[in-house]
Amino acid sequence: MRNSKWMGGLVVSALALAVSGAYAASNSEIEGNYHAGGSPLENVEMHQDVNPKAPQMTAKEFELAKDIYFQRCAGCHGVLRKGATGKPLTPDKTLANGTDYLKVFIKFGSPAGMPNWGTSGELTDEQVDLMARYVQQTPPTPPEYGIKEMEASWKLLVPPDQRPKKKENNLNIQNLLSVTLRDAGQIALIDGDSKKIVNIIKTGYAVHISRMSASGRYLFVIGRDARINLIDLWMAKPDTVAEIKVGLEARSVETSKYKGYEDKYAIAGTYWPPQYVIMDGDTLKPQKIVSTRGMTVPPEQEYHPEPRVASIVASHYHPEFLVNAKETGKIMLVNYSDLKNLKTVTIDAARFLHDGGFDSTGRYFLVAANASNKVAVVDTKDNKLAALVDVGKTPHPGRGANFVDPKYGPVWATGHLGDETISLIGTDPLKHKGNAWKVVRTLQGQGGGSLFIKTHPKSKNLWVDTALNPDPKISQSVAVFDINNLEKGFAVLPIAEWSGLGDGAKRIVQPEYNKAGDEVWFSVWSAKDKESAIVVVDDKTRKLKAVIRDPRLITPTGKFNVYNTQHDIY
Ligand code: DHE
Repeated sequence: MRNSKWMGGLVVSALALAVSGAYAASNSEIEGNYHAGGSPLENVEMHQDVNPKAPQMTAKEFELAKDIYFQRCAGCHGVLRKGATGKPLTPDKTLANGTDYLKVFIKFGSPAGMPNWGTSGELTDEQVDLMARYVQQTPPTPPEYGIKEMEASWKLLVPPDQRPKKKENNLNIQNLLSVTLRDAGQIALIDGDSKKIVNIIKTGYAVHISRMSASGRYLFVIGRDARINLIDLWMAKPDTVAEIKVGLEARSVETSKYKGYEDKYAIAGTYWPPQYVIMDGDTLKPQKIVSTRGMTVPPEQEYHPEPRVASIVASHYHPEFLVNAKETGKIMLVNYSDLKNLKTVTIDAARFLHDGGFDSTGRYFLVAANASNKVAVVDTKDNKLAALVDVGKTPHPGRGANFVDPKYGPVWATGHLGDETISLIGTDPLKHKGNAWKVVRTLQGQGGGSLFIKTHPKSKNLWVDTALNPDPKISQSVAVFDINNLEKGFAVLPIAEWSGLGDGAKRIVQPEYNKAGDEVWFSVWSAKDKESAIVVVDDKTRKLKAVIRDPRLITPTGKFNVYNTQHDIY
């Protein structure tokens, strides 16, 4: 009995335990419900920011936002969010703004050049909210990226000895255009004669620019994600023969152009990590990586952890690449004749170097130091700074425009993001010494927000876009000056209207000539979910010649005519 009693007691107490346990469970459940239930995130891994004031994010949200940031925002704000073309986004600033303010700013953009990420359809409302919370977190340190990572990404799809021995298509490749389809991560190869798309080639994310080999056979395309495609234009259907990812973020690529070294090497510069890499020109096999970290130009001369590589050009006077480091303002002339014992001339220019191009002789390289409101002029023959020229607010030339001003002689022109002026800089120190390396004429354009300017040796027109101007009338049209009568001012062509497209941003960006120099091509850059187009204007009559519309033309921006790009004609 005793046993049974004992057993019974055991059972009761076990039950009691179970019940109390259960009770306790339901108790904590009740408790939990009472306290308005446990957080829905209680089982979700949260991002732990060192700053307790940073708004909550799950670890997953943080990773997603980090990707979007590196792909879309770092280009202007820097991977460490210290700012450059765009404002700094460090937590001391963004926490003070707060999530609601940041959401509005990200969604609607600003006239100073911050794209309207929300209303243009590039980011959803959820993504806008995500990014507003992300930029209030402490910036994560992005990973470094060395030869191991580069070689792991390198693909030699068609080795040089298996490529065509002669051109296998009947394209007039000198009049082919490589068109950036920015948000599709592709380029369209368009036949300049027929205006037909020859091929759509998958490239890096937010593909940026195309550059040509010295031979005119290979196209080098780089995406913001630092992926490079080497495209062989001799193939029956031109396509990628090699590719590589050279970092997390990039904007520039070039090949060697000096006599005897033509296309021996290719070079790419990255925003992150701040470095450049020299590769074999015919395969993209990475050879030599060099960091750009270092001191800013005088007078500050302070250390900068992230001098992003902006434009790169190849010298025609020496076996050298000219590499522009944005944040330090240093211009490096890198001699590639002996990669193991690399010789570099470093020129102190001005901070925030960006884009630029050669003068008409190909000796002087003029590059915008955009946030310094200057243009630096480098003599690539004497390897010296020829001048620092004060221009308008935030010059943005692309590669600029070369022509002979009826009064001042040979000039190179740039438009500006920050004002409506166009600066013409004298470029002839021999026959027009008094005009050399100074602004000889300032034209009044349609407005600020100009990105690109262009002309052609056979043309009398100077074309100026205002793609980032907040006024649609201005961003959807283009100004054109008569070079023989600059005082007359500009005429406006309603390019977006000519495209016949429906509603949407329809920014008119980047004039580009065909090889003959008698057509000018404009991108009608709509949001990703709207139709875009390319409008072709007859350069002589300034009348509409053709509109290229194709559902595959998603966010077309830069267009690069093979012949003009190969020969630096602009
Ligand atoms: Fe570009 C050239 C950087 C945004 C279209 N752009 C360049 C160059 C640099 C650069 C450093 C010069 C490369 C060279 O010559 O080697 N661009 C940047 C940025 O950092 C910035 C401001 C922000 C970003 O996120 O990348 C930026 N660029 C844009 C755009 O939004 C544009 C308008 C549309 C797009 O396609 O992204 C744009 N950039 C271009 C084009 C060129 C260019 C078309 C080449 C012009 C040329 O004629 O060579």
